[in-house]
Amino acid sequence: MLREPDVSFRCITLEDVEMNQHDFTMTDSEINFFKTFGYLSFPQLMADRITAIQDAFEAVWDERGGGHDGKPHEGTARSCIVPFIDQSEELSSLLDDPRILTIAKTLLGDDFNYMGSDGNFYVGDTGWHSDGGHKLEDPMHIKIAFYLDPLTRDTGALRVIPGSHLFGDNYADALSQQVGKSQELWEMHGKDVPATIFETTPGDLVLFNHNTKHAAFGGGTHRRMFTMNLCQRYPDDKIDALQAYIAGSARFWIDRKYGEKMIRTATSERWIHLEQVRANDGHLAELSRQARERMSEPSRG
Ligand SMILES: O=C(O)CCC(=O)C(=O)O
Repeated sequence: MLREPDVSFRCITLEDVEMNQHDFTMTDSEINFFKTFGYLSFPQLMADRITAIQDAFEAVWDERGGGHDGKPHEGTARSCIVPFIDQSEELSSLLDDPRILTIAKTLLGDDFNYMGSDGNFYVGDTGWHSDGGHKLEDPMHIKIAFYLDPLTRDTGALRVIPGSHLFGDNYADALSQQVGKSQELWEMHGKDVPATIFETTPGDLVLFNHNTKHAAFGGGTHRRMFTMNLCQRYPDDKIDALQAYIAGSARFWIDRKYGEKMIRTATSERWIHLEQVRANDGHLAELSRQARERMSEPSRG
């Protein structure tokens, strides 16, 4: 029997890559979708960089002992490095990538802030949660996630609950209170809660509002993923809130919000996205010193 030719497959040329990098724009429909549902995905948007990204990811872990807190990754609990992309010039340069800049500037404004990054080996399930509880009038925070292995709904693919980012709305507020008790309230395992599931291939880019409820189920012991966190620039009358947010990073035992490579290789364009946080993280070193006294290891997330 004759098979139809696979018209969806063709070689990616240098021209495609350059088109992809420099002519990428977000449509009004994508922006509206993001506002309404709180997430977006861009399959294969970063395909041309994915091998270099995977190599850089592995190199950072190798330099840092392979797992959490300088020790090997045992596969029994999540290993986490914060800040992550800052540990590598290649990964730091994601902050200069025209596609990341287009997404960030479109959703957060030309003067958006880079808010740090985590690199992870996830182990098992991640239950439903939000990364923040920001009100509509607060600066918006988003997370861009890179998953470095193919993932399906049963092997740890990220899932999100559409519309759950709209804190203050009855539906979103009720979800916040209930989603952690799905078994008790709905006789339902977390994996069966209605959600959008991103069955990702490396090179895909997934992003969501920090408020958006997200989870992952069925992952193995070594699920590779890193994030970039970004937010709108804080107005002058909300600098206290920015400093309080930065204080939260003390649990990772870091003295400054950004790593040395991120700062050393910063272009003037990148500096626009570093400057506000850099000017407001002076309290972090003392808070981290206190955290080291009361914690047995830096936080795993
Ligand atoms: O992939 C996962 O397990 C969840 C990721 C997550 O919760 C996060 O990055 O905030």
